[in-house]
Amino acid sequence: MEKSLIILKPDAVQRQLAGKIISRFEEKGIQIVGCKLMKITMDLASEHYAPHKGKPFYEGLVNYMTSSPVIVLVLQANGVIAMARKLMGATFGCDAEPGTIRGDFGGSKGFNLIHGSDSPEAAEKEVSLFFKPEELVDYTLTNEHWLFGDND
Ligand code: IDP
Ligand code: MG
Repeated sequence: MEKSLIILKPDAVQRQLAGKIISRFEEKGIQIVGCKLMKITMDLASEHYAPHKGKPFYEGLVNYMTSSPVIVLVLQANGVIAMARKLMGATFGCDAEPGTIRGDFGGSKGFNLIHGSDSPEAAEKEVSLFFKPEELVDYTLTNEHWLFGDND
């Protein structure tokens, strides 16, 4: 099943919004299969944000991401990559729609609370960058049928 790497960024942890943000995914019925609190090293931040290297905001971005602990999650569901991106909203809170995580919890042009993988290729790379295979837990949600089943 599809997986997505989510990072609750330093501002989400410092502003003590982690529970509220994780609830958005839980309420949607998305399954958590990996979760940890960690500090991102400069090496890890550089690798994770390699596609943005050379952009004007790159240095500020890696400094932000290494400045304070983050909570990293692996979410699992059919279509979870697109679903999580919709729940997150536009890149910055000032542009994001109300009802989205970024739209409801922030208005900054630099700190935007959350990262979510943007493609299956990125998700695969990012999950393996942050988690060892044995850190992901394989289990069944008992209400899976009601959450994502159809009525055939
Ligand atoms: P996304 O997180 O919505 O996918 P991307 O364009 O992939 O947005 O950018 C990755 C991250 O880089 C953003 O989440 C944000 O933290 C940072 N970023 C992007 N554009 C800017 C900018 O113009 N100024 C400052 N930071 C930026
Ligand atoms: Mg992106």
